[in-house]
Amino acid sequence: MTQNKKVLEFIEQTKQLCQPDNIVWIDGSEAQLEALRAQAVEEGILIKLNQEKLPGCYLHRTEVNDVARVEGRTFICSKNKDDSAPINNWMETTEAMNLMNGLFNGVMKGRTMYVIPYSMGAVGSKFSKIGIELTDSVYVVLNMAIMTRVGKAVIDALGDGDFIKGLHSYADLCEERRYIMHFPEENTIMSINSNYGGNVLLGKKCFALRIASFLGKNEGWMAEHMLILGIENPQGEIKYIAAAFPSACGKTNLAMLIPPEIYKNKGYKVWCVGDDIAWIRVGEDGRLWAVNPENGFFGVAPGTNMKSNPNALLSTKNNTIFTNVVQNLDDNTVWWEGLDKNPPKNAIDWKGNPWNGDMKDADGKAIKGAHPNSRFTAPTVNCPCLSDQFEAPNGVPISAIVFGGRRAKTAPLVYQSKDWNNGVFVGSIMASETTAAATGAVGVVRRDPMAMRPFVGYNMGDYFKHWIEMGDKIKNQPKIFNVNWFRTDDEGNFIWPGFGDNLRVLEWILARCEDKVDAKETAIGYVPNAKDINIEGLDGITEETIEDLLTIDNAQWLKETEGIESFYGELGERVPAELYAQLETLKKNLNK
Ligand code: GTP
Ligand code: SPV
Ligand code: MN
Repeated sequence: MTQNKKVLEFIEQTKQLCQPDNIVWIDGSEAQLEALRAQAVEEGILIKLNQEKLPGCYLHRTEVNDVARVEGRTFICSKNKDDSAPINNWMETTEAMNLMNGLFNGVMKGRTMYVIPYSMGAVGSKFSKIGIELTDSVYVVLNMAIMTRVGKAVIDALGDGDFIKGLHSYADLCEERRYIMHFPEENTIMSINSNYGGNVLLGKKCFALRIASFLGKNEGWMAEHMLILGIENPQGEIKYIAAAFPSACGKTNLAMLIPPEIYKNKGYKVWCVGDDIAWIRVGEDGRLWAVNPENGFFGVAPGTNMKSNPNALLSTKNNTIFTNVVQNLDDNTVWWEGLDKNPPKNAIDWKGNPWNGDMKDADGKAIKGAHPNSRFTAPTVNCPCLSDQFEAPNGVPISAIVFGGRRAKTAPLVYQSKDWNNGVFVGSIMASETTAAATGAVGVVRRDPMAMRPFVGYNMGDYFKHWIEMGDKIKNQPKIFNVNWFRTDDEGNFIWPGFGDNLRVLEWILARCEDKVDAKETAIGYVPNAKDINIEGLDGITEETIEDLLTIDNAQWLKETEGIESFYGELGERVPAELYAQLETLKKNLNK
């Protein structure tokens, strides 16, 4: 399919190493993909769902030990430790290569190796980048074909150019030998012993964030864990926002939000450009321009319903692969917690066991049918509110950058940073409760700068420095904000209704970008006057509720500064002086 020597050499070397029985190029044709789906069904990898209700849809169940990203087994390998550590797991390049070559040795015997040429970004666009993933997993092939642009067109666009090498084998899914290895200095990714999402769909977190963030640092652009959405006002003007929230903290939901009734009636519309990753560059006009390099959504299923996120749900109605959700045996459709209040009575849970929606474990706790990190892989074209700028080669201009996390206390509903460097500080001090998107404890507050803690492909201090240096290059800087949809009351209930109603906060953010509304200056930044958050049509939310959501407890924040200081200390000496200066100012403001 190509004469590109580097591609042919990569395939030949991998063939020698992994010893597959045969090699199949993915050409991207529907005929080939359909044949692979049929093969996957035959082999029990996929279950074909009800084709009348869910045309083109399939279900996959992973192994029970393989349900999320494995941050503890994910490494950024480099020659020098400081170029990756201390936040990343580090292994020296040669040592890591040797380890991986050992593990990959003969691993594909008796299997087929698929060659997936894929493009991150529209094929042939000057900002797009190409990868080649070699894998023995049909599940990976079929998911990559949704999440990225794959096939012959990509190889043609590559010509004799360079690409990111990706090698994956599910091997025997052994957890102790599971490694997700990145070699930014070698443009290489190697992943073994997993067959789940972010661990194995190498275009996504591995390339489009970890490798791309490293490329961006060297080439003067940014790869961020951000959704991109456009808000169209009643006059028909569209303003774009990029927002970084940690995994399972609301990006997909915000990116596709449905405006509340009163906004809809006025003529507001929301357009989705991307739900997880943004590649951002400075345009000739001095503004930031963002593209979504993906071609599909790998969205969290639980909690997705016709009320919370109809656009996401509608995106899954055809040509979608569901992973680790409930199979309803009555009509061969899918279900998950939070889809509706009627769990199927005759079903199979995500582990493959009979399930009826009414089962309790030994402690009397309900047994969940879907894994909390169960997901759908759906093509972006399915999204009813997909932006007509989705494929725009230069992307969309960004008016505001929004950071946000899951904080029961401390962080207010929204605040605005004072300037670019202060905004970088606000991003750098983000903290959020951990979720099921990664293995490990859930609900523990940890620092997650810019929602990139698991995804920066180099030293975190250098990453902060890159953000600060980008500021100097942006003549027309976007304003930077922080939001928190997850503040709780004394009973642990979310106070803010969230979801579509988040538009009320975005409206204030855009008004601030256009200097149309005042704000209160506080120790941490500008906070809305409660009356300026539109609560018309909101049940049970008063101006006092908003006041409450916006309070900043200086004592709590002083405690927070201690956590920030020790986090910066942990990051080591590459944390830029500008950020320490910001921390000092914050402390001074809080002590006033
Ligand atoms: P990744 O795909 O892991 O990067 O996650 P994400 O950031 O796209 O998160 P997603 O939008 O899938 O939301 C994750 C969970 O948060 C789901 O269970 C949602 O129902 C819930 N959620 C999203 N937005 C809100 C909100 O505004 N308020 C509340 N209370 N929950 C929300
Ligand atoms: C995330 O965890 O942020 C995801 C899912 O978007 S995964 O692709 O598994 O990384
Ligand atoms: Mn994500």
